[in-house]
Amino acid sequence: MFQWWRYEKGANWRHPTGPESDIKGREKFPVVHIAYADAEAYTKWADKRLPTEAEWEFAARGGRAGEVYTWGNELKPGGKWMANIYQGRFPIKDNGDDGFAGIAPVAQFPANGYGLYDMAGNVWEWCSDWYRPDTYALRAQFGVPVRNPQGPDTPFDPAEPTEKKRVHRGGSFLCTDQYCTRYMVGTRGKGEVSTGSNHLGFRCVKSGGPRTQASADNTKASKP
Ligand SMILES: [Ca+2]
Repeated sequence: MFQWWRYEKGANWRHPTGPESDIKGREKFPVVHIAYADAEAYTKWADKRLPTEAEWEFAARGGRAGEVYTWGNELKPGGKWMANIYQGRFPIKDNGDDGFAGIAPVAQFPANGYGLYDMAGNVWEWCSDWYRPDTYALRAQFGVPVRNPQGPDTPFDPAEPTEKKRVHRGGSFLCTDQYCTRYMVGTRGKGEVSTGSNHLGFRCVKSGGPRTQASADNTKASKP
């Protein structure tokens, strides 16, 4: 499925496109090549945490329940691109019609209804939930709405049953209407926990107020 991916020796968050590259001049870009443990360690250091999948989606919708995108139902309202995704013949040529071929600095497109940038496209974001394809089906089985769900207790991906995967959300600059339309707000991705890539980062949230449980209405946007 991902036959166009290759392993780049020496690529890491400080050297995002390989050992010869560095992050000088990329201070406004989302951090990439981050495994789940890296993201988690950063959030702990910053006294924050990763969002659950439910918190992430609540925040991404920005108050627009039931719509296809974080900004509404049209991909290009008024002919204007609303996120950094992929245009052109995938994966041969990224035309960059949205202004960016490849990754973009943060906040180059309008914020959503909650003032959050880049909830679609640019880079995928780690969520704290374990990945199972049947998460939603299992919840629906009981017919009762679940409040602030924390995700399943264990991971399971039938495609790779021995791998432990967490949820990815948001899609990336590689998502295109020809192949991966996961810049749509209700869609999800998945990733093995030790695997980073050049289109996967994360966003922190912080639990606030007197409540012991976090809620997405105090989600803070900070894409490092
Ligand atoms: Ca683009």
